[in-house]
Amino acid sequence: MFTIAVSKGRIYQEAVPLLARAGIVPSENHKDSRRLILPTSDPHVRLLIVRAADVPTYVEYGAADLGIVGKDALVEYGADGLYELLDLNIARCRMMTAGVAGENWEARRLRVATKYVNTAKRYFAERGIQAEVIKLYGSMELAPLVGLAQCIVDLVDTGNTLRANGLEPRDLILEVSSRLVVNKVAMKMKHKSIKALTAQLERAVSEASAC
Ligand code: PRT
Ligand code: MG
Repeated sequence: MFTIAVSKGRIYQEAVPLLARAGIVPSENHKDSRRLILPTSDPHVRLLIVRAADVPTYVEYGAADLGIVGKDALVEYGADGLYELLDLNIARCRMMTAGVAGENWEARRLRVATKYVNTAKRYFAERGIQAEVIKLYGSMELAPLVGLAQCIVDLVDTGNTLRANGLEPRDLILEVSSRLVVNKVAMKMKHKSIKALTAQLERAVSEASAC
């Protein structure tokens, strides 16, 4: 029996076609149901529908054998307790700094708003920039507009959200895509079947990128 914790939202949507190519089809669409545990067409596989930032926790503690999660959430969590098996090449975006368009915020003491507190602290510390990092849970774009912070660290895809709020992206922190991760004990105990599933997903990823 395999339990796979899948990040809900856009990662789930993009993971479903990949899982289908590996023969794993959820018994119902989680958008139409409130179920958090979904059986699949494979009697040995079930999915847990989990908040993005919670996937590493479920996998590290062995509540799920495998996880599908953004590199952003992995880096922020500090994924020492699990192995990264595969880049699934879905839900791609970039983690970037951003600030008010045209405004110079090269201050020596910087205030930064983000939900990626650990990643942001590490990023600025590595560059010798003193930054006070403020944790927010959403709508980061608001912070520089009302003087809560000079800059934000957030995910950027098209850049439309930043533009719509008069902000501009500055520096790239991390290229983000979703990864297949595994619990360290499960990797030992279920080595053969995890290898087989990883190989199937790897094939699905290269088929998907070919079309
Ligand atoms: O509740 P929570 O926000 O944690 O999760 P959710 O259920 O809302 O999930 P969702 O759909 O937001 O997915 C989160 C995961 O998707 C992240 O961990 C990333 O790995 C991945 N991902 C890929 C993204 C984006 N692209 C993305 N563009 N997550 C969020 N965004 C947001 C970004 O935060 C910003 O608000 O989209 C906006 C920017 O998009 P553009 O196109 O306007 O630049
Ligand atoms: Mg979201």
